[in-house]
Amino acid sequence: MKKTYRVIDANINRISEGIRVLEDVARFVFDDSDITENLKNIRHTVRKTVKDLQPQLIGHRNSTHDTGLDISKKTDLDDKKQLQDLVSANFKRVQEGLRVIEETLKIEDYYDMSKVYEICRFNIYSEEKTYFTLLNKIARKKLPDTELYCITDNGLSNGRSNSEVVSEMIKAGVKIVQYREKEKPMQEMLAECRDIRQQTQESGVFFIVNDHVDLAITVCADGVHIGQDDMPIEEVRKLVGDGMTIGLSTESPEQAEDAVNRGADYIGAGPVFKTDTKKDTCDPVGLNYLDYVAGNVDIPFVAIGGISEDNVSEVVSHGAKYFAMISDIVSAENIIKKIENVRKKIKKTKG
Ligand code: 3NM
Repeated sequence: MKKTYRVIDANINRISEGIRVLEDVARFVFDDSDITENLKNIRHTVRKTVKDLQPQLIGHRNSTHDTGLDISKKTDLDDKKQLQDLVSANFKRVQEGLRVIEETLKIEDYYDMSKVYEICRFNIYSEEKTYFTLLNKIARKKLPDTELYCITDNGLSNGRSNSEVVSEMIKAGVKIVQYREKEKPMQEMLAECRDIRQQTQESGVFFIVNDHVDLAITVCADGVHIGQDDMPIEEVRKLVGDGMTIGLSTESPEQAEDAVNRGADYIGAGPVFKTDTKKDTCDPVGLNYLDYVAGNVDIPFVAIGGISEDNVSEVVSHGAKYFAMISDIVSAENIIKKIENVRKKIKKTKG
């Protein structure tokens, strides 16, 4: 095994370094001890398996005359823009390196040793899948740090279209908009959602679609909001993928706990007060439920139901950070002024 020692030596280093990058991301970015440990074990196996060949490997090393170095200096193919790129490149580097060692050992009659690298390669494939699931979760957009969560309702908007209403909300500085329409034909909803997606995209506003998972996917919304009687959240997650935020309406401590356990990213908590906007809702759960959620639920919650400029201060006092409002905002003669007033109240109560 003459110059092939050089091939093996270079690839052992390539694989070990690649795994080390992945290991450190798993350890320091994900805080995931299982992935860190699995990768560490693979890295040790990669080095340990050729331990007896180590003197020959080092003996044939000739890094200063590696023609690959000049090629690498001249290319920017290894430029990385984000964590996904870094992770993806290093998984590929490790897999390719493993394959090279596997093939090289075979032609040199180290068949059993070659098989160890084949197993490592398959372990890395499955680790890559776990890794990306986690990465997507981390990359999932979170509700922005704001207070108002404004929802559309064409029937209450005094003749203005949903697009016009959303445009006013955005001008007023609202950072979360939900599209909610119960009765419209799908094609009309799609056209409205497309327009609102464009407006929200251009202004960096978080866009959530109510109920309709298909619409949310089609317009690439940031989130989808579902109710207790809709498709189970686990099924919705399968459809929308790891990148989309899912919100779930809740009206009791049991539902809140269940939503957290089943993977909701945030919950709606309400109706806090009596509301005529939602037809199929229960009696108001009151401010006590907000107290419970504020004290016991670890994911964000959005207070909803009958919230207005007149009572928003009470909602603030009961621990809410996000306030979902429909009628008081969309039916206001001057939406921008209304939003300003509600904001002032929230700010004043928070002190
Ligand atoms: N969901 P308004 S109450 C859409 O309790 C909705 O889950 C509720 O509208 C819940 O601000 C509600 O006009 C209606 O009262 C909120």
